[in-house]
Amino acid sequence: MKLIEQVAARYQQKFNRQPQFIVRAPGRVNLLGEHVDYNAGLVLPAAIDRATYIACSPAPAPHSTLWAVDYNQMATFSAQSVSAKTQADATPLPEWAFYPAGILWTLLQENLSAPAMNAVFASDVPRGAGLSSSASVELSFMLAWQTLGGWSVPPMQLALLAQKAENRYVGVNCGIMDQFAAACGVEHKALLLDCRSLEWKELALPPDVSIVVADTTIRRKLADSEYNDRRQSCEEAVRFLQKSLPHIHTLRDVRVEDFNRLSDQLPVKTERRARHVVEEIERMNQVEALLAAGDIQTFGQLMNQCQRSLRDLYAVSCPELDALVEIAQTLKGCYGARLTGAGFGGCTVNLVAAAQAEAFALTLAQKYQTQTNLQPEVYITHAARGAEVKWKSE
Ligand code: NG1
Repeated sequence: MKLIEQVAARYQQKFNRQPQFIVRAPGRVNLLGEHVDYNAGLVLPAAIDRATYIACSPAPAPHSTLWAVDYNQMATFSAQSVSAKTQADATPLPEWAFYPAGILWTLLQENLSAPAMNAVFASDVPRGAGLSSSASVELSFMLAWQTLGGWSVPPMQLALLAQKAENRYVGVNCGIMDQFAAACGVEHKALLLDCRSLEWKELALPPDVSIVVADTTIRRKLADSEYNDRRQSCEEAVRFLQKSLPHIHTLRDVRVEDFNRLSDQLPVKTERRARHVVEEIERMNQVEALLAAGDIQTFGQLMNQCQRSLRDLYAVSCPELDALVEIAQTLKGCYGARLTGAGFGGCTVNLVAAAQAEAFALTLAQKYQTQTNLQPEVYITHAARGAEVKWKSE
């Protein structure tokens, strides 16, 4: 059964009636521009055809009742209980409920109407795999409350509100990329976002190229502290470099030539990490022209360079990601392969000639399994639409 049918059927089962509407919001891959969103640089994500679906109706105030199909658990909370991160009966919220509760908390802060709801939700975005399952949950609840509340704000604004929920309520200090992609995704297009100005444009991907996602099956551990540690290194690098370059605010403002000239002033680890960011931003400056010219060959080489940099300089890869990428890069039809998202496990993204994509996926899975004894999930995906209402009762 499709996910949309599953949430509808479960809703009927749990609440004894049809939902009023069903919303969906996707996960994403990032094609290039990794660990640069929080350095105010350019990123190139695409929403994918894996998503969170919510079947939803208004409920009598004040309590919202949410069923998480993937956990087979229920949580009940209200505008009153949400700031204490507790349920209606004063027990702590389960961790999965932090995402919807964070959205409610943010909407209340913004004085946007967020009426009580009954909801059933499920997702086929793997968790902790670098595909932004959290942003997909956040944006789907954002859309559900927007629909119930009868207000409307532009998708980028929804993304910023969801990022606030993740930063301030869930407590993950992420950049804007994931929420942006889940809110603004466009079918068959990658999205070039300037994380400083928040201006963005769609870039077409050639129709004869497929996006293949491969999951190491390794789930990241200690990722939040490692992620925050990388952020701190970037900030530290800026403080050092400001002594010679007083005009800079973030690593986005540092040109490669200046960095090379000044890099020996930085502590070794900080220098490596900052170098990844400065060089990745430089790679991103080439992206628009390359895709406009349909030069996937060179674009793929930038992906491969990015992987080496994430592995050797930023140190966010792991042996399983390295193996999956190294195998992919030897296979026929592969233009580029690299880890996607924060790293430390999770998925790789591969750009592959469409005609070879199925054979590529099969061989990649076989070879990875032989080498690691792990059974990866490998699937061909495509750039998909952002958060949307999928169905409404008459
Ligand atoms: P993941 O962990 O893949 O969702 C994280 C951040 C992004 C971005 C990337 C690295 C979260 C929720 N998101 O993505 O903002 O910084 O790492 O480019 O932590």
